[in-house]
Amino acid sequence: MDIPKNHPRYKSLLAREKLARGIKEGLVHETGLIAHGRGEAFDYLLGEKTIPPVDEAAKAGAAHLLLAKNPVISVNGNVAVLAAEECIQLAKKAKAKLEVNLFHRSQERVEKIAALFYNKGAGKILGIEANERIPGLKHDRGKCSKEGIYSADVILVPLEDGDRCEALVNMGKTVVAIDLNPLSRTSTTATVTIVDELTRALNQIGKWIDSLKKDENEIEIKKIVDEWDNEKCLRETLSYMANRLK
Ligand code: PTJ
Repeated sequence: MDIPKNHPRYKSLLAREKLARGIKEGLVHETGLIAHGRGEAFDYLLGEKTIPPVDEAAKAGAAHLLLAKNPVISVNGNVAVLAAEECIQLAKKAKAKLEVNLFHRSQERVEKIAALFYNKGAGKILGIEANERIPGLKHDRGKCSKEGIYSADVILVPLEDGDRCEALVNMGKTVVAIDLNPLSRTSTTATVTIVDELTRALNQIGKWIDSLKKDENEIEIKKIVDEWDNEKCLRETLSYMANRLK
């Protein structure tokens, strides 16, 4: 469908089109539409914009990525069709690896997602060969790469399921999650939760990486990480949403 650019819901309609096409092309799992719909509902409550406490979360996420020794960005079907370019750009800025990690894993879909990233200019994509397991995760999302998620110290996980987030935190990893639902298990267990729409969040983290690199030294970046209070940020975000409902 050709969506007119001046349509008031252009961005939202375009994202839906991309996901629907992604299903036909075997990139997106059909339940990805349900996950997206839930996300859209929460985005309404944010006014479809990055609110101030969430921008602070993006800054904290950027600080973690900058201090990381082996940062990894985990990507799934929804992320691939909605934000491959943004992920590639951020991976370059943060010197992070990209790994395909799927909840509904099939080798065919992993390879299709990896091919999409390669076609858009990504370097190496991990996860095609899953040679390790995240301890405590019985389902396929536990399959990961030794070089990537398994040995990472900081993992950026957009559109996460709570099980894996918890398992990664239990492994001692720093998890920076992007999730529009501030009440989800992912949001409440991640080290830093960015309650924002995927592309806005990825761009915002990228902007903070640029500005922290330019203006701050390592001690100041460490201070941002040490002083981060995720519960407070989630409380402020929920209270913003509740006020909009009133
Ligand atoms: O490609 P696969 O097999 O790995 O499957 C991917 C999905 C998304 C289907 C899978 O991870 C899943 O079922 O996720 P959940 O448990 O529904 O969680 C997705 C979370 O992401 C929900 O809390 C949504 O609110 C949130 N979300 C959805 N779309 C966006 C989003 N957050 C930010 N930006 C979005 N565009």
